[in-house]
Amino acid sequence: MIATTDKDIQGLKEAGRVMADIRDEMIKETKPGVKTIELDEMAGKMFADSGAVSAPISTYGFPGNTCICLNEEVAHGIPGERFIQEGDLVNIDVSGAYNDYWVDTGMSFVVGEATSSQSRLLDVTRNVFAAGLSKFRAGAKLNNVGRAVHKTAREEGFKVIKNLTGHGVGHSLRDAPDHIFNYFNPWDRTLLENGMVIAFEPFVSTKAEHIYEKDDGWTLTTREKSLVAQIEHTIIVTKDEPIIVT
Ligand code: M1C
Ligand code: CO
Ligand code: CO
Repeated sequence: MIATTDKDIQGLKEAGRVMADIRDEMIKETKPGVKTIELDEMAGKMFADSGAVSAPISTYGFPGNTCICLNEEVAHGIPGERFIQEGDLVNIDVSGAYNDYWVDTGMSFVVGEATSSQSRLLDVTRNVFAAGLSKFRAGAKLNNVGRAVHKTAREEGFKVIKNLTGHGVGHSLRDAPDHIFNYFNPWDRTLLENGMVIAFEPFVSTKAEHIYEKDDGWTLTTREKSLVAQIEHTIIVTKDEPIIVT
């Protein structure tokens, strides 16, 4: 989506606030002894109370309002009977529509005290996100983003997941541009436009560079048992710094 009118920018900000509130409330309640399904039910209630729609359900028929990943799970984790434990690396991803504006946000974090390798992964993921974010500017090449993402991860001794990407968002969960790669793709000639709405979600990994889908048909995981972290925000590209709506 290209959002240049005040109405669209306001609409995206409002949708962003709704999804960010659900994300933050879920993170707050992620405590040892809680089941992931309980977090998702809480999210379902928040979606309903605010009049918002879950993207996983409405767009994909996913078995959950949100995606919740524990440890070895990378993305599209199905909320269920698993109990949260102290020290778990968790990813919560909330996406959906409010007043027909679609936004997407996600966050990895550790429950309680992180090990040094967990906290290093999270620090590097924050740096990678910031490095990529700084490349979003109207008129610039989109593939500069992936270059900065990969370079920053590599310099810190980390990998990126090459078969997961960010995506355009706004009028639907997956909107143009189709893919924001986590590495430099010389074939991608896309230019960033003023008002482009993007779900930027770099995945940083300790070892693996590729994910595969589990037999449940949804959960994405690695074969190398890597630790993987993601930060996702919906942003609006401008001539200056992007607007983060989530
Ligand atoms: C797989 C790259 C990762 N909000 C989710 C997403 C996933 N991205 O786009 O951030 C999609 C949820 C659909 C079940
Ligand atoms: Co997401
Ligand atoms: Co996304």
